Amino acid sequence: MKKLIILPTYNEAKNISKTIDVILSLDIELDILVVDDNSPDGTADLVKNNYQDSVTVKVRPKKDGLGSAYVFAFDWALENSYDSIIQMDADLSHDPQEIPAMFELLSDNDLVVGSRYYGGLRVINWPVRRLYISYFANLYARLITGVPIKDLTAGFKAWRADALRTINFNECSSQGYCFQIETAFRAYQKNCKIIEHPITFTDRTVGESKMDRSVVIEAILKVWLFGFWRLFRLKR
Ligand SMILES: Nc1nc2c(ncn2[C@@H]2O[C@H](COP(=O)(O)OP(=O)(O)O)[C@@H](O)[C@H]2O)c(=O)[nH]1
Ligand SMILES: [Mg+2]
Repeated sequence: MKKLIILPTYNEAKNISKTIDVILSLDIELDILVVDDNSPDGTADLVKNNYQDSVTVKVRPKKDGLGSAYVFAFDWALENSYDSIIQMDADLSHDPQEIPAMFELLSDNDLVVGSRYYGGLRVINWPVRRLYISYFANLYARLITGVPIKDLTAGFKAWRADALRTINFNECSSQGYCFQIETAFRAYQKNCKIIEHPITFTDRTVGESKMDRSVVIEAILKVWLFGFWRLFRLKR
């Protein structure tokens, strides 16, 4: 079974090495793909210079959103015959130590969601206000889309290649948090077997978030489109 970890990056020079080091230290055979959007801070060159034998780096010409970085990466993963694919942030918010358990769970699931809100709330370093917003945004998305996942905006996910193939991810045009909701929604619509795996999310201590108001507005509005698809049983 070929395993791949996808790390999308934009200005993660201060986080990427530690992220890669921890992943490489796991006792598990896997490949790593970094999809960088020509970060001005030199993230791509840093990875190319220090990990030329162990990490594949793809550089896109300019910042084009997290969703399109993942569409590019999923295409690459399928073209290169990976069976199990993990997507995760490159800012140490997602603990690489969860990777073995998530791959393990893929043996009898199509999608494993690394979930902050399954069986409690596990977020470190967020102001209470941000936790409330994220938690209630997830509740809102869950009620409208009908997808019974506590953490629909989760960015730490393990996919079986077959599940990725069935969800037509190339048609996803969402960019930020909404991309995560849309892929989970599509997987649920296609009857993928989905499990939530509890994780603790630690907000980045270095660098800045790339999510702005526009991705929040995108998510708030676009979930109604998914609700519409649900209502009229439109399979995507
Ligand atoms: N390639 C690429 N990566 C991105 C883009 N936007 C965010 N990322 C990466 O996606 C991950 C999550 O983004 P982040 O800003 O930490 O989101 P937050 O945790 O919700 O604040 C990080 O690894 C970012 O570097 C983008 O436009 N292109
Ligand atoms: Mg982050």
